[in-house]
Amino acid sequence: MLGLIYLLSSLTLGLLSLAAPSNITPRWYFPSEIDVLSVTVQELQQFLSNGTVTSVQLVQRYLEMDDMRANGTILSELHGIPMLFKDNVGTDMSLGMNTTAGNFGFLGSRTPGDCPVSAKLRAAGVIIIGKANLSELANFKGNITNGWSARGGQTQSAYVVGGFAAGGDPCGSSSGSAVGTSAGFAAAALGSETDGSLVCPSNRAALYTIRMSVGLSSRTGVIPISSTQDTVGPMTKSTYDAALILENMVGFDSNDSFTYAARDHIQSNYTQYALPPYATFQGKTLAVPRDFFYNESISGNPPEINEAMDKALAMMASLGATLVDPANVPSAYDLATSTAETTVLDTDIKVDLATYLSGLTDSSIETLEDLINFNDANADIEFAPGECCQQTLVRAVQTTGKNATVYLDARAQDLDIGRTRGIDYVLDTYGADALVLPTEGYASSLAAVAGYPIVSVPLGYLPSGQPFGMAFIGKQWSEPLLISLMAAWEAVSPPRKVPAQLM
Ligand SMILES: *[C@@H]1O[C@H](CO)[C@@H](O)[C@H](O)[C@H]1NC(C)=O
Ligand SMILES: *[C@@H]1O[C@H](CO)[C@@H](O)[C@H](O)[C@H]1NC(C)=O
Ligand SMILES: *[C@@H]1O[C@H](CO)[C@@H](O)[C@H](O)[C@H]1NC(C)=O
Ligand SMILES: *[C@@H]1O[C@H](CO)[C@@H](O)[C@H](O)[C@H]1NC(C)=O
Ligand SMILES: *[C@@H]1O[C@H](CO)[C@@H](O)[C@H](O)[C@H]1NC(C)=O
Ligand SMILES: *[C@@H]1O[C@H](CO)[C@@H](O)[C@H](O)[C@H]1NC(C)=O
Ligand SMILES: *[C@@H]1O[C@H](CO)[C@@H](O)[C@H](O)[C@H]1NC(C)=O
Ligand SMILES: *[C@@H]1O[C@H](CO)[C@@H](O)[C@H](O)[C@H]1NC(C)=O
Ligand SMILES: *[C@H]1O[C@H](CO)[C@@H](O)[C@H](O)[C@H]1NC(C)=O
Repeated sequence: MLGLIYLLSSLTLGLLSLAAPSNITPRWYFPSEIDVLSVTVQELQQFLSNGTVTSVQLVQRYLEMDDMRANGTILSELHGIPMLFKDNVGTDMSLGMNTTAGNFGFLGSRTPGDCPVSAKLRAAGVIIIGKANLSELANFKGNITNGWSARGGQTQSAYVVGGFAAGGDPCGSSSGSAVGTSAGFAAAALGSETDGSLVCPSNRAALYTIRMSVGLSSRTGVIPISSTQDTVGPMTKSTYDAALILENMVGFDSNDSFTYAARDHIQSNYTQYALPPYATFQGKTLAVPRDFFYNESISGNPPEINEAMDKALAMMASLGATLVDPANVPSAYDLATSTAETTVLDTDIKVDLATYLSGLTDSSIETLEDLINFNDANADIEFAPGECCQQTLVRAVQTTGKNATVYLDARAQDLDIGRTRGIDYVLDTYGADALVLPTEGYASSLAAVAGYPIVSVPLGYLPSGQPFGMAFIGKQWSEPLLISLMAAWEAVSPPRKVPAQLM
């Protein structure tokens, strides 16, 4: 019914993937065509009959993970935990999964191996059980619906009976990561965000997420939109889980120039901030940007969201938070009217995608132009019925690079809106630690153009069953503080609801 995971990896590799840390050598070969997640007894009997696999190999395969644990080898707190990865996060071909961002043009092209984030998580013992559906090309193709890709089809919310057609828009672009986690297909997921793609789908699946400061962890090997704004991040059922995954992702990557700035800000322990004594509202000052961000005629949000926000603000105040309300953002209205972000992303994707593609082998797509031509030549499979075109990609292909005056001006405008007259202004002027606002609306854009962190926590549920979230935005590298706010909220929240139709 929910069809969440369009490429279940062979767990083969999931487990062999534990060989990633160089001190662990696989003791046996296991045939990649057998996927222990999906294979049936009847099929196994055939594989055994024709000699593809032996019974000894099979038994070893099923025991390996627990064996390691029994031997006292626990790679991290993530050891043996199944995760879904958004299908733009590059994984080693030996895992039996393509990396396509939902586009058929990437099918069959070979990644150079695990991207740094994937390698780090596998070294921590994570089992990647599948690549999740997404808004194709992270919603940088054209007029597609949230969670739709040519390879995967339409991702459906697990919470709204009747799915997309009944208003159950899962949001995007990390739609499958969010739905898959909320529907119990995996313990947690990796998604990615350029502007909203972690926080929006997480908020519609009652998940916790951290869109970290750009550069705190590597983006190398992740099919990009923009090196200026992209981040990879965790989507989880608790603050602790999100902090734990983040802790195992962060780090310098000489191939990602944005990670240089993060080097002095990377911490080795993020989970501690999800625990006492950090997880508290006491001593925290929160800025409430009432104007614009809480305005329903601007956000289009239903009234339930502000009602829940007002209750949450009162509760946080009762728990010791100091509220500055209102604490308005001078640049707020520019967020809605400025075209600077579009200019930056259009320019970035042309350059950054070419860099990504240069790392692939056997790829028929080497440039953005190739991708556009592929989509046109394969319109029957690449466009949804009634979908008109790929206007976003076509717009992007006309850009003239990151040295163009129009680009440099746009980037300066984004920093002015996001930082100088945005987040930095409010937090400095009001002496606040973070902004607090509904996740639905323009929250993600303010953080996105600034390159600053934003987190989302479950807040409430609409009559349709669709969840919504509350966001906190902080200064660059303020992840520890934001994690402490997430955990403080989680500690006083009712348990997150699971999708009623799956119970
Ligand atoms: C063995 O049997 C399996 C299951 O029927 C089949 O998929 C596979 O191709 C066979 N392999 C060989 C080498 O015959
Ligand atoms: C566990 O320990 C046994 C006995 O020492 C050893 O044979 C085996 O290889 C170990 N397994 C792993 C996965 O380390
Ligand atoms: C990638 O997709 C191609 C085409 O569908 C398929 O033949 C291949 O087995 C896939 N690669 C991996 C590693 O799964
Ligand atoms: C995008 O798709 C929607 C729904 O399919 C449609 O109403 C709208 O006109 C389309 N917009 C463009 C620019 O094609
Ligand atoms: C950087 O990229 C090059 C080329 O893809 C690769 O050989 C090298 O190992 C990478 N460096 C790191 C630190 O990953
Ligand atoms: C992080 O700090 C917490 C609290 O002190 C501790 O329990 C945990 O073991 C630490 N994690 C790591 C990886 O050191
Ligand atoms: C909300 O925004 C609308 C449209 O910009 C504006 O007319 C209205 O005055 C705003 N409401 C408040 C309370 O600021
Ligand atoms: C952009 O300008 C810088 C400094 O003038 C120069 O070093 C760099 O090569 C230029 N890059 C491109 C892509 O033209
Ligand atoms: C992508 O989305 C839809 C539904 O979730 C589904 O029909 C298709 O199988 C997709 N792949 C996955 C798995 O999500």
